[in-house]
Parts: sequence; structure tokens; C-alpha cells
Amino acid sequence: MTTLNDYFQNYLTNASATNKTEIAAVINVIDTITTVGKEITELLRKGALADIHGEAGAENVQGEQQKKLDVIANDLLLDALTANKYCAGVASEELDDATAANDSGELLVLFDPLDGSSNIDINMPTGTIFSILPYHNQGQSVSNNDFLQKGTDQLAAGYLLYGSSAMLAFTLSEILDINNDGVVMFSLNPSSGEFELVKKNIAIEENTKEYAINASNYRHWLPPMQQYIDEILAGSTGPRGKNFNTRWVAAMVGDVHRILCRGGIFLYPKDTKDPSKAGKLRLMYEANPMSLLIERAGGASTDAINRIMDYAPTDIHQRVAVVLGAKNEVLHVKHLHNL
Ligand code: AFP
Repeated sequence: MTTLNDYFQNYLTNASATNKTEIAAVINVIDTITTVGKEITELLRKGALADIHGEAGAENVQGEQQKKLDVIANDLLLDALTANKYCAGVASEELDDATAANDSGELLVLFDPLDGSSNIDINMPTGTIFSILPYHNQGQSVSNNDFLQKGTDQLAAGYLLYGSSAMLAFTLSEILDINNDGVVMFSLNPSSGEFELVKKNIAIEENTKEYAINASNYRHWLPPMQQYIDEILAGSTGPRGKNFNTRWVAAMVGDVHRILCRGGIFLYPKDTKDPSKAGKLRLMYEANPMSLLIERAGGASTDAINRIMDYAPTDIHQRVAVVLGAKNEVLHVKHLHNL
């Protein structure tokens, strides 16, 4: 049994003088997020008894109703990360602007504190998603602009999944992953209160028969996306020549976890409901971290045409269409959009 602590210690032992400081900082920040994840897990276990259900009575910057647990999870992460000496600043789905932490810190952290908010009150999976970026203006207080870095600049990314068990999945950037572990997964042992390693080097199959999409938006999608789903629904007698199965968790963290465990494709495409929005999901603290995990596991992550991690962001709350998972399936969606 390898605890998260053992795992991190091993990493530091293997780190060379040139990357030790950066790895130590990234690991420390992941550890802080994980500690908060344990607190959120506890609250979710108590559910209604911990008074975490229902609306908080406020809207976030996206104009969405905040749930009580959205606010609680956000505050817990904010307090813990601003107290972490390696963290120069944080940005959250629930906060209009970035919050400065420690000017001498070398890292920026973006997070969605509670992904899948509509699942909280019905005891279904939720999660916390995080992305860690380098901070280039050490000594100065952070601004929103400091966070506007490409997904390819991420030093690490991951999520905590609060499901029937609590799990942590993360990956370090290719450069920092000196042990070549790729995407790693840990499960929280309720007896010891420790996260223990369950899988590493997770690999996504290139082909799949399982897809995740909210089909109630069908009439609002662009024609290539409608065509893709039409082809899938035609099953073995249609152009794809095989039957597919649908799964939808309503929490991206749950859908991505399933894809990392057994493959599949996840789509939250652009639609015409509000033409000013490029998609529903947020680039910086949802799509980019999930893209790093998916790509490091051998999958692909696009907006249907372009690679998500190549986006040059213009806003910390920017939205993006998302098509990610099994490489050949993502390529097929791209092919339909390029016809
Ligand atoms: P929240 O950000 O409000 O928690 O929403 C979750 C989410 O952004 C993403 O995790 C899901 O895949 C998606 O919304 C579910 O959206 P639908 O409401 O269309 O099912």
C-alpha cells in the first residue's frame, strides 16, 4: 500500500537538483487541495445533517445560482491555498476575480470547488477540479492576467471525485513527471483517512462504444454535432456499424473519471441557445485541467475542431465547447466538423 505521502516522498527522492524545488512546490499544493478534499468528503457524507443542501441565495459571476456547498467548498479551498507559501494566487469558478495569496509564491491555482452542483442535494457524484500554473511575476501581487496561460503551460492538474468512494486523480506535466507515472489515481481509505495509490499510467482505449452528452440540447446543436449523434443512434445498421451506449453523470468530473477508468467520449458542444457563449464549460478550471489528464492518458481533447490546450485564454471565466476522450472518436467528431 502506497499512501499519497509515501508517493510524494518518493518523487522528491528521485527529483534532481534542477527540478526539486518546482516539484516540491507542486506536490505541496496538491497536498493542500487533497486535505480540503477530505473535509468536503466529510461534509458530503453527512449530507443534509451538515446543512450543506440547498441554495446559498447568491449568484456567481456566471449568473448561476450558488449552492451552499459551492460556497463552503470555495471558502475552504481559498483559505487553505492562500495560506500555502508556494501559492501566489488563486482563481475560482465562484469568484469574480483572482485572489492574491503570497507574493513570493511560484504557483497559481485555478479551481472549480464543487463541480456538478446539481448533484449535491440528490446524493450523486460531485468533484473538485484543479489546475496549477507557474507564476511569472514573483514579488508582485497577482492579477487576472497572470492566469491567462495556455493549457499546455499547466504544471499539474487533477480532480477529487466525491462518489461512492472519494478518489484523487492527478497528473504532473510531462517535464515534471520524472517517474513517468502519467495519470495516477488514489482512493481515500476511510479507516486510515489516507489516500492510497490504486492505479498509475492510466491509458484510454482509442476506440469506444460509450458516449456522454446532454441530448436535451439536440435541437440547439450545430449540424455536424447533430449528424454525429444521429450516426451513433443508428447503431449497428447505421454508418458507424456498431451499437453505442449513453452515460451522463451531470458532473464532468464523474464523466471524465469513467473515461479514465473504462474509456468513452464526453461532449459538451457549442449550441445556439446563447450565441455569445462558445460553450457551457469553463476553459481555465474545467476544460484545461481535464484536457491535461485526458491527453496524458493517451486521449484527445478538442472544442470539436481545435485542441483545447492550445487556446490562448482571454478571460479567467472563458467558456469553451468540449469534446474529449477516446482518440479515434474525437477525431471522427473533428472530421464531421471539417466536412
Ligand atoms: P456546475 O458547474 O454548475 O457544477 O455544472 C456542472 C457542469 O458544468 C459539468 O460538470 C457538467 O458536465 C454539466 O455542467 C452538466 O450540465 P447539464 O446541466 O447540461 O447536464
